[in-house]
Amino acid sequence: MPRDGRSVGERHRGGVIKTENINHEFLDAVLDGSQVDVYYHFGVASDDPILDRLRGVRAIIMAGSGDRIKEFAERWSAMSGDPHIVAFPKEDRFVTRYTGGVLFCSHGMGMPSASIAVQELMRMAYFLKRGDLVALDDVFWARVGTSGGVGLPGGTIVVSEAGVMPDLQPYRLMQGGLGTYWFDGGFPAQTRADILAANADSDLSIVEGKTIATNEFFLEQFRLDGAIRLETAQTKQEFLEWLHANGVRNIEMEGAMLAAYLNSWGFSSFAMICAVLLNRLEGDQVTATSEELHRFSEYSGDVLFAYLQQRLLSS
Ligand code: R2B
Ligand code: URA
Repeated sequence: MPRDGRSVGERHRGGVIKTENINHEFLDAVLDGSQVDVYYHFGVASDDPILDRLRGVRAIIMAGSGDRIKEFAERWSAMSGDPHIVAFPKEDRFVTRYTGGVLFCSHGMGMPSASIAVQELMRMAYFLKRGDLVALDDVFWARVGTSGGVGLPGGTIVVSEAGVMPDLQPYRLMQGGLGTYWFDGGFPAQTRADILAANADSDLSIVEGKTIATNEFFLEQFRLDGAIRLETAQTKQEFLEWLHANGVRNIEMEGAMLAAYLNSWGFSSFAMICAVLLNRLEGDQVTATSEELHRFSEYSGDVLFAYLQQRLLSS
C-alpha cells in the first residue's frame, strides 16, 4: 500500500482480498489456536462458544446507535425467518445482534470509535471464516447512518461513491517518522449499482455522491452554531458550495475510515447508505421532529433491506 498515493477509488480492484494487508502474524496464530483473540470492545473472545453461532455470517451491518441495531435485527429476523437473535453480553461500548446470517453492530460516533468497531469486526470475520479468503470476500459490509445533505433535503438517501475527508482527500494516518499512510476511499461501484437496482421500484429519493467524513460535528462541518465558531456565513457558504461543485452530496463522521479499512483488505462488496437529516445549505441545526427523524432513518433501512433481501434471500 503506497504511503504517498492520494487517488480515491483508483486502487479499488474488487474481488481480490489483499493478503499482504492482513495481519497474518497475529490472525493466523488465532486460527491455529496458539493465540486467543480478545475482541475487547465487544466483550467476546475467539475461544468463546458464542462465536460458533456466527460462522454463517454473510453480511456485517453497522449503524451509529445501539437502538437502531436492535430494530434492524428484529426486522431482519422477521424477513429472514430466523427466530433466533444472538446478542453479545457486553453492550457498554457497542451493541451487537446476529440473526439470519447478518451481524448488526453499533459503532458510536466518529472515526475513532468506529475504527475500533471495524478493526475488531475484521479480525472477527477472518476468524469466523477460518482465514478462507473467498468466504471472507463474500461478506457484505455496510454502514447505514445519518448525515447532513449538501444541496439535498431531509429524507434523501445518499449511497456513497467515495468517503473522503473535508479536504476531499482520502483517510490517512500519521506514522511517526515514516510520514503519512494514505488509504483508498472508494466504495465499490458494482455494489452501489446493485443497491440502486434492488431499490429501482422505490419511491424514495436515492442519489449517489461523495461523502465527507469529519472529525468534528460543528467546526469541521463548518457550522455556525457550535460553542466555538471559526467560520462566517460567507466562508461556510463557500465551503459547502466547493464541496457540492466537487461532487459531495453529504457530510457525516465515519465513511472515509470505513472505506479506507475495508479497501485495505480489498473487500469487494461494501457500501454506505445515509439518510439526509437537513440541507446544510439552508441551516445548521437539526430541527426535524422526532417523527421525521425516525422516518428518515427508516428510509435508509428500507434501502439496505431491499438489497439484503435480494443478496441473501433470493438465491
Ligand atoms: C452521523 O450522525 C452522527 C452525528 O450526529 C455521526 O455519527 C454521523 O456520522
Ligand atoms: N450527522 C452529521 O455528521 N452531520 C449532520 O449534519 C447530520 C448528521
